[in-house]
Amino acid sequence: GPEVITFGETMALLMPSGGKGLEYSSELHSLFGGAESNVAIGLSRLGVSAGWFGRLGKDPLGRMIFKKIRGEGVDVSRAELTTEAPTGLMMREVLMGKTSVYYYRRNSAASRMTPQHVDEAYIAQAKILHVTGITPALSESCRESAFEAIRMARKHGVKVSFDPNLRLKLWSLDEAREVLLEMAKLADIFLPGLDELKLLYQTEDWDEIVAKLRELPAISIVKGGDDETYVVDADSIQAVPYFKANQVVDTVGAGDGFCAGFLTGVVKGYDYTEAVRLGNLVGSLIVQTEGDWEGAPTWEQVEAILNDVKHIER
Ligand code: KDG
Repeated sequence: GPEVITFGETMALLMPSGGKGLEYSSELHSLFGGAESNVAIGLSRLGVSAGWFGRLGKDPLGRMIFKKIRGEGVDVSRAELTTEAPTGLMMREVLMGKTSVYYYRRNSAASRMTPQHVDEAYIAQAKILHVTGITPALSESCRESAFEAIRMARKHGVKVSFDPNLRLKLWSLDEAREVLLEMAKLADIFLPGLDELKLLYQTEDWDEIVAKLRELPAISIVKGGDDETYVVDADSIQAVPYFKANQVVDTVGAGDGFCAGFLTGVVKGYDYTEAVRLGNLVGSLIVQTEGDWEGAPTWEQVEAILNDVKHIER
């Protein structure tokens, strides 16, 4: 079975091209995304065996998503297409440099995941279970499923990786704080963004944030610094500089790309700062293409960049 397993909602994604907003665009690009499947695809591209599960509608968008995730080499043997409810949908636009996401996902097939859909034997054989804070925001049964999956992983000695992915369009900050801070306590690897930490811990003060992180049993990897990612453990803070992106086209998915690169490093037995360097590289590549995951590099591409291999044009 897969070395890294993740699960959650993956949705169809519609976005205009050419800088127009959704309101005035007559053509939309049809893509798909979901934080967890973005990570799974990123891992698979890098040569790590990854599994994703979740529920999709048995409808054209659900089939499109299912086939594309499978086409990326991700194990989808535990994913399900159901007639119970439709595949979720999101739309995205970038206007005046600001990205906005609109969700059409309430009561979607994915939101009807229950703990019964979580396969213990499947999780038990993995090295890492990657969970995000989007799943518990989707419904009560999704929340139970997320905690159940974490419980199973811990029971079988599978490392729990947790990205809070705070989505304030899905739930209130108060609700989110309670659940996400609870999940953080159960993780081995905590992968928050700096902005998220400010909201979760209700402080702008870095020293206070670090003190809070050190109360957790997990190693914390803090994304989204101005120029660097931080590795925070009990007695040190290490800053790992970003790679420069040549052009920024679509920033959504950068965090998931980071997680894919970082977890690849962890699976390969890198130390945390080396794994973060790989995460930073993947994140910087993801933002250079439209969509959440399309820009994810293969392992060969990563090696070529890190070893400065000369590109032969023709
Ligand atoms: O991290 C990117 C995700 O936010 C995007 O793919 C959509 O999963 C998504 C969500 O729920 O926002």
